Amino acid sequence: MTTNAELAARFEEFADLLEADDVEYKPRAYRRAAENIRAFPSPIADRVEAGDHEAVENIEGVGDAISSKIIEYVETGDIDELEELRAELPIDMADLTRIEGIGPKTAGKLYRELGVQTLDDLEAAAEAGEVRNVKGFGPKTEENILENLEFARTVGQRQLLGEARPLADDVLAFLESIDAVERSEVAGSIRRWRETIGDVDVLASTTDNEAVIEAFVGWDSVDDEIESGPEKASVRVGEIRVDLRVVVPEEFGSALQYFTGSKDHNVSLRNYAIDRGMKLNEYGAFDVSEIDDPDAGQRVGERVAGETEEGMYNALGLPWMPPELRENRGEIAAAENGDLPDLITRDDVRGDLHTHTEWSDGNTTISQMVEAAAERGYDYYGIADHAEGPGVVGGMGLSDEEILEQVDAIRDVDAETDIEVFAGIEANVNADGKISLSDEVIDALDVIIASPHSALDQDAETATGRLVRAVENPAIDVLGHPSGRLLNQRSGLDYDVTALARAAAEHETALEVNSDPRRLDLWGSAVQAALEEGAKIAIDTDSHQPSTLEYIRWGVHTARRGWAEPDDVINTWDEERIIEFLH
Ligand code: DGT
Ligand code: CA
Ligand code: CA
Ligand code: ZN
Repeated sequence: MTTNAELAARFEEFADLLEADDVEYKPRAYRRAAENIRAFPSPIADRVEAGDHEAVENIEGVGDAISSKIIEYVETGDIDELEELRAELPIDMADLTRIEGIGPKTAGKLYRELGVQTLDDLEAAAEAGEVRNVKGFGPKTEENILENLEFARTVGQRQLLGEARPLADDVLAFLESIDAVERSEVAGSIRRWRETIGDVDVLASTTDNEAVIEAFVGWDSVDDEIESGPEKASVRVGEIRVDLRVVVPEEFGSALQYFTGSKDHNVSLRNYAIDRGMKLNEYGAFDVSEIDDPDAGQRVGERVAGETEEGMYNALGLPWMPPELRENRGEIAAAENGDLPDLITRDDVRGDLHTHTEWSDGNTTISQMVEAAAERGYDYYGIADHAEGPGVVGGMGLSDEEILEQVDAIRDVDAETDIEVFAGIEANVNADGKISLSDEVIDALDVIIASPHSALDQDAETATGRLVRAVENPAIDVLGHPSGRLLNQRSGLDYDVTALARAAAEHETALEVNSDPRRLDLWGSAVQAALEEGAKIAIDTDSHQPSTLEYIRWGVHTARRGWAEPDDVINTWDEERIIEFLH
């Protein structure tokens, strides 16, 4: 069966190719549709197969033209128009656009003018000095390309959590539908909610391995069978590899513990077990205190656990711990001392502070965004469109005058709704750490988020000074996506998190966990370091349309990877407390 993630990927590919072909407007509509398709709560292919074409058309941002393409894809496995575009522009889009400064449009141009199809072609053209002669490029861009090539080649093998997790959810739903499966669960990095994923690991327990393996490799969504054996199988779905392990019910918990990782966590836990006369592996926890040679086999000694994961930890006198913590960053000692954090959950979130509208580069109106926030049950909600500044997409930022106009418009919407709407802005943190808003604008706003969008190649010392200056600014409430990284595309600012967090704590500026799956910035270890210094966190979606308010899922799990408790996160606080913080 076609997954929503797969459909979304096709429309993103479509948008890229249209953009490369210099088509206007349409790419943006396709991207918007792709985001909504990805965020759609149930498999769209089910609706198509049930003949409910109206439901498909009614998906936000879809409509007539796109819905017929969705139907075509689900029914035939491809879209004619897309195939034609691929033939017209045979370029490795994903590889090429991983280079900073090259987007679909420029990739199209490089193909038309220089015949560039691959990274190797691009390297050859840049080395031959041909790139600088293409209109819009110059010697400096050519140099950047050469510098970025290696990065572009090494990253990108890993999938974004936001792409892989929905597939994992689909795999799990499929496994649960197989009669022979007793229990199933995702494992690996995806269960730990790592921001990028090498492959999707899933686990099932059964007494009939053959039936499970056969059903799995025969799943409709599978594009290729990579390998299959009596206890495991690997398949490819789109660009993602899915590894299934099949185990007996008595060993489901131990296998789940083992295959969840991380490897470092497992190594530490195994050593902890050895020190206590126990042997721990994917087959169980065994008391080997009476055994001469504990290494004589996998299942030696007396089995004390294996059926449940909780039992595995309990066998060592430890409580079960959430997968997000299993990165060997102090979780075993914390568990031993009864100090595991009481992690934030999605239900704790009461609002979103960083979202956009069509006033800048968002796709919908203030009211549509606020309505969507109200539907989610939020108590408060912040609009923070871009202020003008370097690095802000396509000159779409608001001038001081426009910001004041927008504040009035936000107040009007606020007057008509029960939820508290904050008038905010996303200002640019300039290269020197300052922001460019007038005092009048600063006074008129409820929330000021400041984020770096340009000069992202500063050295660590300069970058740290820049960000520290921003959080020291009393006007700034939240430092947005602190590093400015884009996963698989650019590494962003390298800075000293501890120094930044210390300043943020002192000046009561929150550090953002930006939940956009392409950012996840701050990330887990940075959140943990920031909380150690007493800094507060804000988890925002940076949404540009209603459907992506759902990105909060990625942000919450990223904050959990950083050990965040509800009190650490300002947008779990009640209205009164957050307003006091923002003032
Ligand atoms: P990934 O796929 O690169 O995003 O990361 P993981 O953590 O999912 O790694 P993967 O798929 O290679 O293996 C899944 C889990 O299996 C891993 O988290 C821990 C466990 N595992 C795999 N190989 C080893 C190993 O050699 N030693 C130990 N202790 N655990 C391993
Ligand atoms: Ca994995
Ligand atoms: Ca794996
Ligand atoms: Zn933003």
